[in-house]
Amino acid sequence: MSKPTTYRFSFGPWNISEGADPFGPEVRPVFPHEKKYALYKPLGFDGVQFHDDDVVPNIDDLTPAQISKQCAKVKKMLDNQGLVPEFVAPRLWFAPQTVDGGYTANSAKDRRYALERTLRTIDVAREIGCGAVVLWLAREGSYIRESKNARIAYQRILETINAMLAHDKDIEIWIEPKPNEPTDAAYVPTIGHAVALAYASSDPKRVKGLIETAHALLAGLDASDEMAFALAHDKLGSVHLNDQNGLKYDQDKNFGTANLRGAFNQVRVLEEAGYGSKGEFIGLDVKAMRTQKGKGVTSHLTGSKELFLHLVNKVRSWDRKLEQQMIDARDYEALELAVMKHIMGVR
Ligand code: XLS
Ligand code: MG
Repeated sequence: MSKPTTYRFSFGPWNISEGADPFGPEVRPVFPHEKKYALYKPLGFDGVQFHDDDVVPNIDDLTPAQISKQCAKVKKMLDNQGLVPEFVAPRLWFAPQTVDGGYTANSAKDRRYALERTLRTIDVAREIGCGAVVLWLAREGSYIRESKNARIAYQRILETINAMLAHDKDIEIWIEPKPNEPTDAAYVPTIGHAVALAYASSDPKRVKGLIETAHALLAGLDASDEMAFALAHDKLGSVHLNDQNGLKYDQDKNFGTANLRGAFNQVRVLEEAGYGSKGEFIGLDVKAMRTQKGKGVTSHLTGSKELFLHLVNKVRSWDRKLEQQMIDARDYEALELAVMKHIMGVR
């Protein structure tokens, strides 16, 4: 057995929020964006996930020189804090130009905006010492399917990926699949779609996936199976561990809190594939409950990290010999009971 992996964890500053939701305003005092980075190491996190405008606020209004100056400031902060930038994602869902999508917008002008902003995100990633860009294709979808030609939309997404690969010879692209929300139906809903795009791209080895637990569950799929598929193709750039309680809006619940057995199997598939041994992060994408009081609340992050580590111990202490005996006997009823009792901590 190779040396057990020591996991490194990451989250994005958007995970520390004031609790606003589509039905109500902020409920907690604002915690200044630039102060969030000092929380990472004390909380046990080494990696920072960024949007382009987390690195460079109001990025659309700045000149290239102003953008580079801000990138240098952020890189210095990261170096001083001993933090690693895990990825930078173009936040293509706030701007008026992306109201009907970016790469798949029907307007050529809006598609140009989305591509230019995405290529600039690659430059920002490079300038802060980051080798990966995440594409969460938030508005690459439709509110009614007749509004876009899906075949052309998929071709446009692939053209964008190829333009990114040509823009920078080393950057990796991690596609974060999600089946819906904010659009009624999204393009690239699962890791299968993402891996297909990777193989169709001009440099398949640099196109991977980032799998979020909740997104897989919203697609009606098993998150550990989605991770297994990506791992089988060596295409798991990162994960967003969280949870989801049924098919509804994306809840970004704390990891393991709605589907504990599913969380056990996610940890198992990562552990058995040696995920993390090449520096990959255990990324979280979790939201504090609106009822949580305080300023800059973080217990959803530390709680998810703690549950992950408890499950690592559960995976490492699971009796594989007993499991193999039950598999050989094809006694899956006994196997299921043994797994459940192990997870529940009962003899
Ligand atoms: C959605 C995405 C989003 C980040 C980009 O789940 O993860 O939260 O903006 O990764
Ligand atoms: Mg996510």
